Parts: sequence; structure tokens; C-alpha cells
Amino acid sequence: MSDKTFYATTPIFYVNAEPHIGHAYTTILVDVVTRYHRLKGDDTFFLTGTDEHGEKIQKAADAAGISPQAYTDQISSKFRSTWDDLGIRYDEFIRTTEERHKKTVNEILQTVYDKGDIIFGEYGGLYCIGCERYLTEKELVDGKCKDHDTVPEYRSEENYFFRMEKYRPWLIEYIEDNPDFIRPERYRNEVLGILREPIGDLSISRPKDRVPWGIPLPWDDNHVTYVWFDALINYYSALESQGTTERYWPAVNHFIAKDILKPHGVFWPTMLKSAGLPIYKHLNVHGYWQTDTGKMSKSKGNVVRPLDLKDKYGNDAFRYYLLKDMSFGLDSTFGELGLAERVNADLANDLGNLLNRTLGMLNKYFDSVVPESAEPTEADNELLTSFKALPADIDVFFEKLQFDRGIERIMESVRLSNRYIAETKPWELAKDESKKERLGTVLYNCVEALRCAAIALSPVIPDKSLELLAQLGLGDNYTIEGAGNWGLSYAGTKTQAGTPLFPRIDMDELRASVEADVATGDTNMSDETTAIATGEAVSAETEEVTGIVHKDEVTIDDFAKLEFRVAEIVACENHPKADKLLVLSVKLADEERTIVSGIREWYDAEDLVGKKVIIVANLKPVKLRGILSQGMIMAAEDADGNLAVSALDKDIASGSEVR
Ligand code: ME8
Repeated sequence: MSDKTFYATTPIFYVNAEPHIGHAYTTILVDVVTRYHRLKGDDTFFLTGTDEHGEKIQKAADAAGISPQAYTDQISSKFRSTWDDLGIRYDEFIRTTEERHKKTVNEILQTVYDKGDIIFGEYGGLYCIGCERYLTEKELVDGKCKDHDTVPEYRSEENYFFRMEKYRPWLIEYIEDNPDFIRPERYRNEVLGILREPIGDLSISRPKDRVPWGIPLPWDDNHVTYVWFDALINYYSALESQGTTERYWPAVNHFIAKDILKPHGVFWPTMLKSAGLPIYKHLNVHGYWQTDTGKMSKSKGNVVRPLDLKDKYGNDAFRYYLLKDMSFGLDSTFGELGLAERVNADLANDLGNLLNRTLGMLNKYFDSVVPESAEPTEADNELLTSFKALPADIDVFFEKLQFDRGIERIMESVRLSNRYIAETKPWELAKDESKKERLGTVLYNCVEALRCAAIALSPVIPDKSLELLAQLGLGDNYTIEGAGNWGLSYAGTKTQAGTPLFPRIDMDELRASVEADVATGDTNMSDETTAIATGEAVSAETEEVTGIVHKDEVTIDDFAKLEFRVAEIVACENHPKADKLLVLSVKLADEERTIVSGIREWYDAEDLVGKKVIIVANLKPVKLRGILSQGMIMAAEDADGNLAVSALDKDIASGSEVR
């Protein structure tokens, strides 16, 4: 296996609901990443699929009045067809009800059992059906599961257990020795936090007479296994069944959201270790797409359907927005107006204008044929340098999972190309016959800029990139290096303007329809979207620290509306898009939140980690330069401009209320 092997996975999704924008995000993200690696010439494999066993699937089938198999067939094919409609180029789609998968699960179970790592016992605890696992008291918020907002039920029964606790010291050491095993760092820290205390043994089976919808244990067919011991193994069984295990394992990059960090960061590596299998390479964890009513769920009725957006805005516009508007690892708010503004600004304006102007001028001055280029002059240098550095720059950002910044880097070159046109003024050159050669060079450079940008953007907007290249008279045979190899366009190539790649979205019309939805309450728009629709600005100013200002007196009841809590800063980094902002990851007991704060002028990111501060915990979340901030850190600033964050004079547990 060489460094040029790249195997990437999405979670296998539960078939108890149809695909929504959250599932689409992870799957589109992995599609972008694997397209990028194919473009680099890597031996690439992309796996997705569906998770089909377990109690909640059985319940969903019962509710639909059909057998679990018929039910899972139906929803699994819905996932598959959604991915096909969204142009996802997965190499393999695995279902946990397939024989090939069950075979590998049985083999791994037997190995772990023979090793003495599976024991039989009675267990009582709080079980969440949504998570399909027992929760610890520390994982509850107000007695409820924080991901599903449901009260877990107490259960006690005889189960088989995987002796996970035994592997805790090994896992801590492994994570410490491999700093980029779980990334970004905030999630690595979170897993290390979980591992600081005993993790217990993992219940892996249910009595078959209560939950028949699972895989019978090879040594006791009165018990079945499902969900985590079954589901996680899909990443391995898909290779086993194809005979490609040697080729791709363990060069695997798992992509998941933070909801399933514990199973992937704790259960899965310990299972692999016990089974004597090599440990996967990277666990890459992203945040949630939110709406103003919180995490999307069917029960809340705030589900955003990916195919509706694709139908309305086109696949590539939708993909571009998702990748550009989420900083990997942090939460983001979905908003249709935000999507439309992003598409108009970057794709219709910056990229679309460059193409239209270039093809228009080529038509006017060179009969749509790419002209010869003379030697570049000083005036061309900035443009050429920017594009020549593009592949290496993108690689750095993509390797660091900073997809939004990688895309921004490409758009910087595109915007530079528009400035190049404004500065070189081809329309002026065209007035003077003696400047024809220079005019040719300028337009040749514009064609090259478009060719390179189209290649660089092709993992994100694959169809439109091909259309763009076709309009330049080029085909689809390129590699990522081609995005930086200046001079590959041939003089004499016939160009052909087509329909606009990204037609401008009429914002007035869209705003009016959003306002109508807001008025009737018929909306799942985000705060940001609603704010844009009603003309309120949402900006970084919201968090600005302004010093002491005496305000009107308030009653104790007014004051009681505010919730102040102690928060421990567990991670901190610079905001990727704003010089004055820091992005902090804070813990309130077991709850983790992101807070964007304007204190970067006074604190370096690393100085804040480990501090306990006071925050306003019930501020309405707001997006600050693209990142969702869920609270505000209290800080004091004096007349000389010194600033200090709030501190406590004794160690108090994080999450404690400040009164
Ligand atoms: O957990 N924002 O399946 P699942 C971003 N079957 N991503 C989101 C999201 C949101 N609001 N909501 C869901 C399971 N996702 C198990 C996994 S793997 C061996 C077994 C995405 O259908 C994200 O990738 O609940 C998240 O981790 C996953 O869907 C959960 O999918």
C-alpha cells in the first residue's frame, strides 16, 4: 500500500428516515474528497451504505406495517437513488443485511470471543433507542439524551459484553502517539476526555426473542448483535467481500459528524485491536448543520431535503454552498438565502463573469479562436504566480480538512483574473492594431485562468467544470497538476459560449418568498436567513466587547432571564475568516459548545485552553463570519483598552450556574 492509496467512508445511515441535508453533507464531502484524490492519481475507494438492523428499524417497519426486510429495502434504495441523483460517485454501497457483511461480522465476533474478550452478564442501565446504546449519567442533559432529546428508558437484561475497558490504557497511548488519528483536535481532546474515566464494557447483543432483527451470534443463536458491533464492521467487510482488504486497509479516512464520535473514536479502535486488525488511519469529524430550531430531526419537522435544493438551484451550486459555508469541525446554519447569496457572489459573479467576458471578447476580437500568447510581461506575473501555486496551496488546505479555505484560495485566483481584465483593459488594446499581439496574450491568459480554475474546482462542481472546459473547447482529460501548469491551452482551439453556468438567482423574489414563509410561520429557515429577509444585519459586531456602559435598571425577573454558567475552554483556534475572532470549544459539564469571541487582540488561542470562564449560556445562537456561536464569554475592558476574561477564584465544576 503506497501513500497514494486513499480509502474514504461515510457513516452507514440508519434506514428509519429518508436522507436529509446532514446525510447529504457528509456524502457530498466524501465525494469531493475522493474526486480530489482521483484527480491526484491516487488509488481511491469510496464506501457508503445503510445501517439496517436493530430495534428502531424494527419499530419503524412495524409502524409502516411491513416486514423489516421490505422496509429496509425501500429506504436503502431511497438513499442509493438520492446519491445517484446528487451525482455521488461512490465505488461501493454496503447494506448490513447483506450476507457478505454478516459473514465478516461473524468472523470478527468469533475471533474476539475466542480471545476471551466477550463475556456474558446481566446489565441494567439507561438505554437510548435513538443512539442504540446505553448512556452514562454524564451523557444526559436534564435527564435526556442530548442528541435525541428523549428520556432514555431503564433496561436490565442478559447481554454479551465486549471487554472494552481492558483496552482503555492502550487507546489513550495510541491517541497520544498519533496526534492526527482523530481530527480536528477538539474531537481528539473530547475522546481523551472520555478515556480519562473508566469506559466500562460494551453491550453487544440482545436476546433474539425480544429483538429478532439482528445478526445471530455464532456461538449462541438466542442472541443477536446489531448497530455498533455490526455497523462499524461495514468499513472492513466491504473490502473483505471484494478481496481488496490488502489494497485499502488500513489506509482509511472515516468521515462522520460529532454525534457518533464515541462509537468511532472509542468502540471501533478497541474492537479492531481486540480482533488483531490494524487500526484505521484517520477519524475526521465535522459539526452539525443546524436550523433555528436546532438539530434537524423528523420529529421536529425541520428537515431540509437535499433533492429539493438540487432541483431548485442545481447540484453543483448546492455542493459548492455546503463545502464553502461550513468550517470543518464546527457547526453551521443552513439558510436558503445564504445559499443564494453565496452562489450569486462566487459562481454567477466571480466565475461566471470571468467566463462571459473572456468568451465575449474572444468572439469579438478573435472569432472565438484561442489566440497565440507572446512571452508574459511584468503585468502578467501576479496572475501566473497565483495559478502556478494553486495545486500546492489547495493540497495544504485539503490535507488539513480546511475545504472552505481551499475553495476560497481558488476563488482568490478567479477574482485576481477579473482584476487582471480590469487592469489590462483588452477593449483599449483592441482599438490599436499594433497591440493585437498583446491583446492575444491577455485573452490567452484569461483562457488559461479559466481552464486552471475549472480543474481546481472540479471536485466541488464536477458538472459545471466540465461544461466550462467544453466552452473553452477542452475535454475532460486532466489531472490536478493541470490546474497549475500554465500554458496548456492551444492557440487555434475553437471556443463556444454556452448557456450561463450559474444563472443569477433573483434575491428580491427569494426574499419575498422567505418573508411570506416567515409571516405564515411556514419556514425552516435559519436565524441568519430570517435576519437577512427582514433586513437585520447579523455580523461579528454582535460579539464585540465594548467596555462598561451603564444601562437602564432591570428587575430581578429581567436578570433571571439570563443564564450565566462556568465553561471550561477545551480547545481554541483562530477564526479562519476573521482576524479579530477566536473560535473556542467550551465544555459545560458534558455539553460541548462552540463560541466565537472577539478577544483575539488580547489572547493567543493556546493561552486560553484549560481556563474556566463565565459565559452567557442562553444567548440565541448567531453565525459569526460563517461559524455558529452558541454563547458569549464575559470579559472586562478598561479605559486603556486592557481586556481580561472572567475568572473564578476557586476551581468550580464546568456547567455550574453563576448567580
Ligand atoms: O448514526 N449535520 O446513522 P445516522 C451534519 N447508523 N451531518 C449530519 C446531520 C447534521 N445535522 N445529521 C446527520 C448513524 N448527519 C449510524 C452510523 S456508522 C458505522 C453507523 C450525518 O443515520 C453525519 O454524518 O443517524 C452523522 O454522523 C450521520 O449523518 C448520522 O447518521
